[in-house]
Amino acid sequence: MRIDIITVLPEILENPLNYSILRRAQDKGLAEIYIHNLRDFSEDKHKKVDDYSFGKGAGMVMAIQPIEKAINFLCSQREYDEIIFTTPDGKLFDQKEANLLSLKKNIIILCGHYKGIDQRIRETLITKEISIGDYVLTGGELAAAVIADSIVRLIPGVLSDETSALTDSFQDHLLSPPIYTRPSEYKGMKVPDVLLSGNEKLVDDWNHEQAVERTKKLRPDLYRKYLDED
Ligand code: 6GU
Repeated sequence: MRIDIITVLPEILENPLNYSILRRAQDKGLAEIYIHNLRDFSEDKHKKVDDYSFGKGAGMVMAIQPIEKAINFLCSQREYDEIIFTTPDGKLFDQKEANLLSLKKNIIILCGHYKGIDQRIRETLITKEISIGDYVLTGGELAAAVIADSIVRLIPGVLSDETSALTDSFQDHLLSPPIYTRPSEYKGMKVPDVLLSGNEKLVDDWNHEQAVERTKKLRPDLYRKYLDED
């Protein structure tokens, strides 16, 4: 899978996408992530990437010209399945969307900045608008990193069996059960006996029961989805 990210702040994105599982996915050739500086596509003599907004309301808008040029350039090289725009007024991102996007071959993520982009670009060039939560970020870069991370780890072969995405929280609308490591007793608190029993069936049943209980208590909204899908 190939992800092209277009941003006015490439520096923010280089680090978060280059470590751990994301690094390994790229080293193994399972994912390619390219970061493009929007400024490189500006035909303005000062390489401007913003412009004034029409109508009332202060604040700059991302200029149309560099966005159009960047997207057209990428689309002339290969076909893209989605051209995503990160924006706080986009559709809320969730595991279901991550699963869908992980099946795509090529996607573009345009990081929103300033007051956003021209409505006509949204209506013509963008195929999907995504927000990562109900709070405001300075720009779409961190959102793009979140989206890319959640997608890449789902690509077959990226995770080993033990860390398989199938056991992730949210994949079945359940939070993870509590986990424990050594020592078996810490500050007087013991690891539940069942986990030391070596009985795989009992351990699986306990984990499931704990996952259900934690979800019911901590995320009643998710618990309803879990009941609906069962
Ligand atoms: Cl995608 N962008 C910005 N600027 N803020 C956000 C967001 C995106 N998602 C949640 N907050």
